[in-house]
Amino acid sequence: MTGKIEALAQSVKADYSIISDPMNIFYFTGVHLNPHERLLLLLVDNKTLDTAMIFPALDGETVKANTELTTYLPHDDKDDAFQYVFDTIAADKTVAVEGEHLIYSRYLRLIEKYAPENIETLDGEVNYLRGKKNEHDKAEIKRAVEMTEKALEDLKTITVEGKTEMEISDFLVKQFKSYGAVGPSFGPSVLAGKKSAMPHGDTGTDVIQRGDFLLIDFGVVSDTGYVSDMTRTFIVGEATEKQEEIYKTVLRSNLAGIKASQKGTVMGDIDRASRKVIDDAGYGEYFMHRIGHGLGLDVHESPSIHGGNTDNLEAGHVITIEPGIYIPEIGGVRIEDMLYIDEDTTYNFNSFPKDFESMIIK
Ligand SMILES: [Mn+2]
Repeated sequence: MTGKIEALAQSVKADYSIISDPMNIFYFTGVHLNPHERLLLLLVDNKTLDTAMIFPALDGETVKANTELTTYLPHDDKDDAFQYVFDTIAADKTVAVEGEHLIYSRYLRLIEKYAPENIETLDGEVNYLRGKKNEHDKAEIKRAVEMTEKALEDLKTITVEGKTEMEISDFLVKQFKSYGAVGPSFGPSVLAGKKSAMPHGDTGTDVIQRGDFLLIDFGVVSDTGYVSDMTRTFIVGEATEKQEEIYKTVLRSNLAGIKASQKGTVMGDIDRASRKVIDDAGYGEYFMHRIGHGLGLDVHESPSIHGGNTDNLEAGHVITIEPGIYIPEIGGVRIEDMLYIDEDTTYNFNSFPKDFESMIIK
């Protein structure tokens, strides 16, 4: 924990950091709370590294069991918990907050005491730190991916034709929980037939039929709080030539994106490398999202791999590569893998088959 707090204190210029996003508080302290509407704040004195947490008293045991802080500031429902901020931070100090998370009513409380010009944001600094994973993070993410892939392997032992999307979703959740996951990181998104052409379609009661694309995008939250996110697209029974062509185009795009994902590469170039394959095959208009995103504790976190990103990929980044082609009259294909960018190599967490022949299922 200390290393992370030190890194934060070094990168933020303001006197104090005020962290409000529960996932960021988990990242910096190891304490994972859902405060609902109650006040949860981590205050860091960036000069002395003193830490104080303002938290609901009912979570006191969880807080004390999981972290070492300089000061514990529990509050119950009748307290004005914000007074703790005023007691901790003098009026003439500069503070940095999460502009993308701190709610407006709490900002109004802050400016009761601190000058608006003394309040800045630290989203960029925090996102950068969270984007860079270490060996421990890598090992934990690998575990999360393994639980995910084992569940998808199990799908091959059942017949999907005739089942609903929701039944497949429930099956996958049951399986990955049996392998140690605590729940889904989102979805699962199970989309059959033409619905697979909706990148964010809802898993429903549609019955899976022979000849359908079956797009499955899902992930887990592991017992240690790390997430996975992967997509495979199957074809039920038998594929048409058109389906095969679309599938193989997306696969080549996926492989091109992975090949381009090396330390030092401009992130926008990764998107362009993948997109070029789909453009050249004449399907460019049917690929309408970015090529990938970072993930680790949240299923979407820094960095964002899109054409406009001029930053370089760095060692420690964990990203997805997930090209797709979505044609409303036919259906959609997406193939998504998770990568760890290392100093001199790139590691693909996913080993689940993705060659065309392996995607035909019953
Ligand atoms: Mn994804």
